[in-house]
Amino acid sequence: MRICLTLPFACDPKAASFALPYGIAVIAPILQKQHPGADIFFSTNENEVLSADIIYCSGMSEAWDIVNDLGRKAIERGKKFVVGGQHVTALPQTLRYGEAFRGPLENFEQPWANPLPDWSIFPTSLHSNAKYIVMSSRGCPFKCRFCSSSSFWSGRYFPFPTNRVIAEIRQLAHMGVKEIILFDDLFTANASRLRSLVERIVSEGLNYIRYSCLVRADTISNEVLDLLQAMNVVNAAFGAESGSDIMLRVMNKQTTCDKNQKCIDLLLSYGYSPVFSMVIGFPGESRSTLQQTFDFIAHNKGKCLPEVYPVQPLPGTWLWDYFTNKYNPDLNSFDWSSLSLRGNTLDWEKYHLLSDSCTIDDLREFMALASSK
Ligand code: B12
Ligand code: SF4
Repeated sequence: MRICLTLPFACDPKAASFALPYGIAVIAPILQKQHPGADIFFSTNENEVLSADIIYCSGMSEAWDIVNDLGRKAIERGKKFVVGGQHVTALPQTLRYGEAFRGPLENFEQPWANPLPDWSIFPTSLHSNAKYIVMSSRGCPFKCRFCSSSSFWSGRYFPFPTNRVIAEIRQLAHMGVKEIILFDDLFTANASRLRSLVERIVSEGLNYIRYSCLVRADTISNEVLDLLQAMNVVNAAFGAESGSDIMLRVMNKQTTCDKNQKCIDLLLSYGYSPVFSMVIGFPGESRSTLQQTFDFIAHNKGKCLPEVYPVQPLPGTWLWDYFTNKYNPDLNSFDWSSLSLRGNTLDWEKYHLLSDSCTIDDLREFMALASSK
């Protein structure tokens, strides 16, 4: 039996930030256990995908029309088509063909108790320029209103045992990998857990690897930064989200602009050039809150790497419910590409304005100004 794992869209090795799809590497050995003896392969080439007996597809919201199109072709050819991921977990009714798999594939109580990722699922050509991801936990204890993490993991946070994390890092070290992205929703959630992990990374000599990670402003302290430096974290990114405390409250971010600025200053004092992301267009956004966000970016100009995204209501979030109440969209004819998160190439004609206090032109103008900064 031939089983294909696929992820529309894109696996573009030419992209600067190209990271091999970690989720596929995690899913592959779990499926191998469920289908002993099957030939399991990864492909994004449609003909190759459709040549398999079973197609396991991971689908993002903005690629949902592509997922449904692939599903139609698979079913027409008599193939089994199964789709998983955050979109179908939140909105299984939007899958037109095949079967929806909802939630994590691992045991929900012990998401770390599955085999190590299978990186050999990817052809050699994809490895040459790739970055590699490790996750040392799943879920997040916070509930930001634009994020689906808490609904996907039922509001729970699962730190993985140190042994498991070290095994994943060691696996990549044996492959000669020298750069790892720790893509936990919140890598620095717990300082004592971080300390045990860092102690092991250092004692096992795995701190020659360059790490990048995501943090939250209120989890950054001298103690945490000393640990990040000891393990050789060279890049740290966090969601500052807005330069307006009012907007941060509406987003339920549970942090403040002052804390965000302190986090940036502390990261700078340790020699980092922090990446911070901002979302604009949340309900309640106005020209005045946009100006505050602009000022925040301008204040940190040259020292940091700000990224700005027009907010999108992703399924499984508070914002999705807000959006559906506001616009009552017909999900049977919904254009899913309208949920694109690519700020610079966004099709504004399709954009769903969520704030009554600003216009799409205000947001466009902001994006143009921010990208010229
Ligand atoms: C790392 C990451 C990235 C990285 C790397 C992606 C990569 N190549 O691996 C980068 C930065 C490149 C990226 C890009 C994008 N990402 Co991203 N990313 C993530 C992140 C943080 C982790 C994904 C991951 O590896 N998780 C670990 C794996 C093991 O878990 P998983 O993917 O959820 O899969 C589990 C289950 O869902 C299930 N499952 C998943 N698929 C399938 C399929 C089948 C058949 C079955 C049975 C089960 C199953 O089993 C898995 C194990 O339990 C998630 C947020 C998160 N914490 O999950 C966002 C997330 C997946 N990304 C998201 C988005 C939107 C994007 C972009 C579209 C953004 C953009 N426009 O640039 C692109 C698309 C990239 C692409 N071509 O696929 C959204 C998707 C939301 C949605 N509703 O679709 C998420 C959920 C973040 C968010 N809440 O906004 N991303
Ligand atoms: S945005 Fe970050 S801090 Fe907020 S709920 Fe999502 S993962 Fe957690």
